[in-house]
Amino acid sequence: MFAGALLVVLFSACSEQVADEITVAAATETAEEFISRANVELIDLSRQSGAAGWVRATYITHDTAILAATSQERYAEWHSGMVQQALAYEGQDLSAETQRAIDLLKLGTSLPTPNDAAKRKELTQIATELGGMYGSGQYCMGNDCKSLSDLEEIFIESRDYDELQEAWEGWRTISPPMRGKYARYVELANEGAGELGYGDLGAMWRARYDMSPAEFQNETVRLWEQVKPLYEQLHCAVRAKLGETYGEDKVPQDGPIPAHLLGNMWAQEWGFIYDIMEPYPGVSDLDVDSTLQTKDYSPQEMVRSAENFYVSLGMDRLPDTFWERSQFTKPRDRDVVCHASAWGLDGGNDLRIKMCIKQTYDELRTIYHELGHNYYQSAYKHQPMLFQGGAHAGFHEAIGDTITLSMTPEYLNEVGLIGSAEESEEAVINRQMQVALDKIAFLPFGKLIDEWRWGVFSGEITPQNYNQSWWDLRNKYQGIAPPSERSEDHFDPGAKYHVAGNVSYTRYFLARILQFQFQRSLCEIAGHEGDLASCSIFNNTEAGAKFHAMMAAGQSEPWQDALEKLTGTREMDATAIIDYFAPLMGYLKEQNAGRSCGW
Ligand code: X8Z
Ligand code: ZN
Repeated sequence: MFAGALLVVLFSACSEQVADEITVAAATETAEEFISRANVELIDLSRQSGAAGWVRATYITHDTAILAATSQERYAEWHSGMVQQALAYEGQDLSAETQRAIDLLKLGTSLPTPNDAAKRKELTQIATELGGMYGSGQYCMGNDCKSLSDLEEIFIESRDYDELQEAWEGWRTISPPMRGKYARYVELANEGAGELGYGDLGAMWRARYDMSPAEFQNETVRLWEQVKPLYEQLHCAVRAKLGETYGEDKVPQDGPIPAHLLGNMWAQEWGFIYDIMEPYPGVSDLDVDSTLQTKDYSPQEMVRSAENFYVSLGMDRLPDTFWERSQFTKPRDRDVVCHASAWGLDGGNDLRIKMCIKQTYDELRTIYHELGHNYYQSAYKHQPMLFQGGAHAGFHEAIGDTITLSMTPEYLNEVGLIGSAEESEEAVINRQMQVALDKIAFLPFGKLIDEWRWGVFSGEITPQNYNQSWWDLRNKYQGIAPPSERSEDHFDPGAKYHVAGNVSYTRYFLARILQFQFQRSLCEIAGHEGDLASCSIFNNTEAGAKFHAMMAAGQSEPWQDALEKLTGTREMDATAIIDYFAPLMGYLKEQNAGRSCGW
């Protein structure tokens, strides 16, 4: 799956025999020899963990839980052993490349386990179970059981306050049973992180950004402050329209928005309420959904459309095995993890996506997003295993998203997905609203998920206030509130995939900002003139080559170097996203004049 999944895949399995051999060999090896052995051993380990991880995610049963947990356990043992051996090279004057490889080896797991066989087993089992509970979660009303996909459908279609509330509460019945397991996972993973020299698991996750964990935390605050004014304007306009739609008794105009009215199970992206928010109704044809349905696009055709975009940039077609081994649709006969992911198995030679594709524009964009991961994995497959990864996890998430910014009306029209590409000022605002409902609305959500987890891992948030602190953050950042009273009998964080699945989340927050920075530079290379929002790099091989060059470096160098090569700057910076939405910001301020914004 994506960068996160990629780590799970890359670094999730090994064999006990391998670990034994290693202990003997270490003392006689130079640091360079040690790293090249790690790179070689990782090839087999990742093949094995990839196979176990894939079969687990596409076939959730008691047996695949055993296979997946065992493979994770074996990898964890190998990893602990290697980190121990790497200590021998501390204080030596190593080349920058070897030092970087050692640092990355140390960080090479998102689930550090204690170096104690029983605890290691317990943690990998809990992690596997939590992922399975999420993947097979459903809400039953009598005999009528609804999967997450079914419930998400209600968020897309329904404008009935009570029906939405039931779907919202229904999905959250899957997570209270996770609570105790989650608390134990926190204890054990913290212990594992401590043994690797990190204060807690949150500090370890934050250590992956070529700066200190504290500096990184400050970076996220700085970036959030840059984009906050944009979010506040959007929130204000959305709350007003929802007040008109559902009544101001249901949506008070001076408080947070009820979390179930935003067209999405987690209120993370709001694109499905575009019908309510459309600034100039009827002015533009942005209805890709209806084309997909009228032309009855198959999942394969939707994936082909995304592949064609990358090919138009000069990248290769996907291998035959991609088409043979991917999961495009939800199997009818078994539980799978439907949450979309991209896999770079076998050192990037065996690319796959795993999705339960539906005929919507939202899903089409997710396909473009997932292929961004696959093309990244393919671009860096020539790197040694320890350098196979995104410059940082946010880069991995940003590649495909950058491509979605090129899905302009002009592009969509050219490939037959909309009937006309209207260019009036009003049409521009409509389109900006459509994009902002996803990309701007997401920002506070992208920030708060890990803020909650960092607090949990550091002990600031305890099991006694898991849910309260979650809703405090949802209120503080997003200005949303649960539709009904929540308590510590609930465990709402667990109803989000990445929390149950142990995937860090700040990557998505960073990606939402970085993708505009990438796009600004790519559009300059493409010689685009005019607003950034009207730029599509479709068919531009020069921009494609520059993008690909950055991707090919993988994580072999600090992300600041990768960013500088593409954009000329070493800092993540939100000015590109702010410039992009300047026209919408003007419109929103006009709409909000006289309203009292905030919550
Ligand atoms: O998890 C994803 C991707 C897979 S890497 C579908 N995303 C986040 C989410 O769904 O919560 C993409 C946007 C944010
Ligand atoms: Zn992703």
